[in-house]
Amino acid sequence: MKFMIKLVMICLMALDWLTSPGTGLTVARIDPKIVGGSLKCSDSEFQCLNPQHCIPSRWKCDGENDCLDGSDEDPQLCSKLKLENGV
Ligand SMILES: [Ca+2]
Repeated sequence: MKFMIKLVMICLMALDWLTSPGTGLTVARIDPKIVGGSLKCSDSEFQCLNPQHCIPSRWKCDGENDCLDGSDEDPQLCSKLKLENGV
């Protein structure tokens, strides 16, 4: 089930990336989460770096790439998180 949810999320992220300015296919769209040019994720979300996108925090460092750039599985980020959680 989680895989299906992730698949849908990744498709949406890919679509978002394809239609974002600077990638060739420019489509005018306004993301309500983008305030002042920067993405604001909620406290329960993790922000992917490139493209900027919010994913649930529990997907961070779970061993699967959920950000298109894999920034949720960044070794530096995850080792820091493990230290904080005492794992
Ligand atoms: Ca992940």
